[in-house]
Amino acid sequence: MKSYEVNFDGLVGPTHNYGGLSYGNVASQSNSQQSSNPKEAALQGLAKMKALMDMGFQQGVLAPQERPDVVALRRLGFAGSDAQVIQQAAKEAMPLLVASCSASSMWVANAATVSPSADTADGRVHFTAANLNCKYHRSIEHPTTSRVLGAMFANPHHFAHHAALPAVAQFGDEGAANHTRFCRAYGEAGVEFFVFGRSAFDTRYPAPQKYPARQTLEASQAVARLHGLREEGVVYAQQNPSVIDQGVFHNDVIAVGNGEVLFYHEDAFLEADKMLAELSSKLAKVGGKFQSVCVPRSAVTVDDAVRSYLFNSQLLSRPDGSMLLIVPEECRSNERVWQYLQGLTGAGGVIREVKVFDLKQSMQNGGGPACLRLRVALNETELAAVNSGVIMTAPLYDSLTQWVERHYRDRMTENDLADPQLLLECRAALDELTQILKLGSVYPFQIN
Ligand code: SUG
Repeated sequence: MKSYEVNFDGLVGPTHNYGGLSYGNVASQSNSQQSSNPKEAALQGLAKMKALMDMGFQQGVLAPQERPDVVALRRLGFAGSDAQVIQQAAKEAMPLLVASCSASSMWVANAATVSPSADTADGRVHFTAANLNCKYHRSIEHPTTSRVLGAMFANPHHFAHHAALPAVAQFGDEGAANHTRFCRAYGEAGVEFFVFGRSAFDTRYPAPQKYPARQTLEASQAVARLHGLREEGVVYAQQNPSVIDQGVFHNDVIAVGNGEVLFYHEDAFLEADKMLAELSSKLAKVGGKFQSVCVPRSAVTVDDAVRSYLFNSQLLSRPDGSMLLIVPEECRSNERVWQYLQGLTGAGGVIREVKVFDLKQSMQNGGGPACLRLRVALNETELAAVNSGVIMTAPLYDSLTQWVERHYRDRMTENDLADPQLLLECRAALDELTQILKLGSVYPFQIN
């Protein structure tokens, strides 16, 4: 049976703004309070989806969330009508209003961890929504994420959904941003690679000194258990704490994998040799031949990686078995990174082509091409069971761009977030979107 990796990209929501909310994420911190352009952000994301679809890749779309999150503000004690809740929060606690307005659900690599049916004990595709417990503005995403994923992957014969892990730092889980899967073919059993930043319960593991390690070993192990993965099909590795302290807040800022290939920076992991050997021997047991492409620090520094997002690229398999790297424009403007990429594609190795996309609006909050997509490996039967409304087609691309043009503002500052009219605009837009994507009722304003 045929199998595919389907990339579901997060559609940027109408409140996209630079709130400076993510301590440890250099771009988010350095662009704090700049004015943003939600319309441009959404169109840049859609252009990437369309381009990948046009290249022959399977592409889907994941809906944004209701923002401002009035329900979350009410839980913090703001009361009255929805407009009063927003006005009171703006007057008394602007940082909380800003957090409740974040369009951060666009980075769907953090929406969930997904295990394909070939890896799981019950032969279903498993999803665990990420609790995103490290940052308040992201911790409020998972209830709606779960409803949206449930509406996209509704058939219980093929899809199993798990609630987010307990909402404490010891089970901090950031989803697929710290998870990669290696396999010979998408429909065959593979090796799932979980990368954590610290251990919550075992003091033998080192931890970063400056910035938080968002993913714990215990969270990754819980996800592997929930998904029914075999021990032989799982490898755990620790991120180098010193790269977290240099701004590598998720592993997908310093490594990306696809098929049998891991593309990573020399400084990304602790005990890299042991980890590479384990990946290689476990992949061999399911018939695969592991290959690693290590980028030396002499060619690209960790700082270059963080600024250019070289590793937050999408590594995609082409029909001839070679691979294509989708990188952000910032890679072309970094001389060392661009030179490295020229050498890489010219060297006759597995990565043969680089395509550059302008995703500046998302990049300024620390979200590159790979942050914007959730990978779901599906066989033909499973793909046919996905809600067809969320699979990208030329007509869907047209309706979504027109929808963005109709509803999105082209400038957003803190003052705009305090405007209660914005909530009404967003709800009108999202109500229409759920019809376009055939999602049914998924937002708090639709179900409460
Ligand atoms: O969680 N930025 C996100 C970026 C997530 C990137 N995802 C992956 N690497 N997979 C984060 O730090 C910034 C929001 C703001 O400051 O307005 C933010 O949430």
